[in-house]
Amino acid sequence: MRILIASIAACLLSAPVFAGGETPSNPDAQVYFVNLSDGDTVTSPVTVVFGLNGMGVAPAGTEKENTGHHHLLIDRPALGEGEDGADELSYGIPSDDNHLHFGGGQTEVTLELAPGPHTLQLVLGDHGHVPHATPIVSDVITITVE
Ligand SMILES: [Cu+2]
Repeated sequence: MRILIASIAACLLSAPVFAGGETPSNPDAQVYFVNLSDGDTVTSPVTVVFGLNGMGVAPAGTEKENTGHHHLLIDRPALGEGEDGADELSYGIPSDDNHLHFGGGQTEVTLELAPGPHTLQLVLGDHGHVPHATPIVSDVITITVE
């Protein structure tokens, strides 16, 4: 019985928690908010500065090893979670009011946000807007706009 439990545990551990697309990342890379922290209170417009360690920024469409472009997920579940979570990991990040692409290689944005709480998450995407394998994502932070 102990052996069976051990082999089940090994299977669970080897299954990728988070699949991502086909473009390899540096799994040690980190994307993060330079100027905002979870729980911050801010006023609109809000400038959001994107930080990246261990990989480089390249415009969308540029296939270059260990690069990607920034995406900002606003007021939605963490990447890979929610209704379309599996699809966005395999096929790419949607483009709408909740998913902003910075395909020009931008590293900051200034947003008009309505008063109240908002969640933000940074996600690096490859040349085709698909998260890498391993996906490079920030923590989801909640900020409150006064
Ligand atoms: Cu994109």
